[in-house]
Amino acid sequence: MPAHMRTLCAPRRNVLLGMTSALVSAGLSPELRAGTNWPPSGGHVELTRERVKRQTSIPLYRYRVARTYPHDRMSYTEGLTMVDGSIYEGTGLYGQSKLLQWDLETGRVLNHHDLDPRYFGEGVTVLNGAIHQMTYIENTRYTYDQRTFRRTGEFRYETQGWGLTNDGVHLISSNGSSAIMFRDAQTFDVVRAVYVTDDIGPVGFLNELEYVDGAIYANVWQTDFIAKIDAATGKIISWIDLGGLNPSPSVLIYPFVLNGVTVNTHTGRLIVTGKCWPHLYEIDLIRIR
Ligand SMILES: [Ca+2]
Repeated sequence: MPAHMRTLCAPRRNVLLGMTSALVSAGLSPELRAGTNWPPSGGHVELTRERVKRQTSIPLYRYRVARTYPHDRMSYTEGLTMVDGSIYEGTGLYGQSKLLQWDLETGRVLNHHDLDPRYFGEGVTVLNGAIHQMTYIENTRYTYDQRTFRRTGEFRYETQGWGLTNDGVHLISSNGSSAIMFRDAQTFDVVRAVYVTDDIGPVGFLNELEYVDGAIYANVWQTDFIAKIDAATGKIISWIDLGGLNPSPSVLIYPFVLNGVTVNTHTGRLIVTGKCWPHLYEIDLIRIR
């Protein structure tokens, strides 16, 4: 990777201006957010800490860090999943997007694929020996052979691409709104959708996803919260408050937000991280409400 690209993702104050420019060009400017094409279908409501606190009927969890693992600070995490003992990670930003397979314990990279610099990588999931990777606003999904990392397909779809997971049958995607789409694993056609709600109304900005036993964990973009969602109804079952987990909150400020949730298949615990954060965190959940 050229030196100037490495520094673009280095989460230091003096490079944040460059990062912000990259994100504006990626379509995250306030002007575009306010435009008629944003957010995508499904609507959105910004989530606040006060809103979560008011919903006393929905269980609330905090966390205790059980383990930490190394994470590449050049990885602007957009997709994260653990399969067969390996972490599969998709990263974003133009000119830096990649697909990685690496060993959880050591961080050693086992497979690596760079995306075309014109594509901003997003969610990643692994189903039946194939890795699927979406892109942000390029309307393109790639497939790869899980074992060899050889690209096996390139497909078009209509929506923005954010998070991606699967339930063993369908691919499940988010697009920045409150909608979660269940898609045919071959055609990517939407076969059904759920609209995620808490006790107040729609919850939007759903980002990275992980399906586990009938529930979907979803990072809510630009917040410390992960929503646990009933995959059948879209109803939020519980909130996970990861406030305080950011290891360097004065440096890892927006856009280096919490993003990335999966399950350690050996221990059953959640693993979470953030964009360009130096660690993955394996956590125990502690119910406080
Ligand atoms: Ca995930």
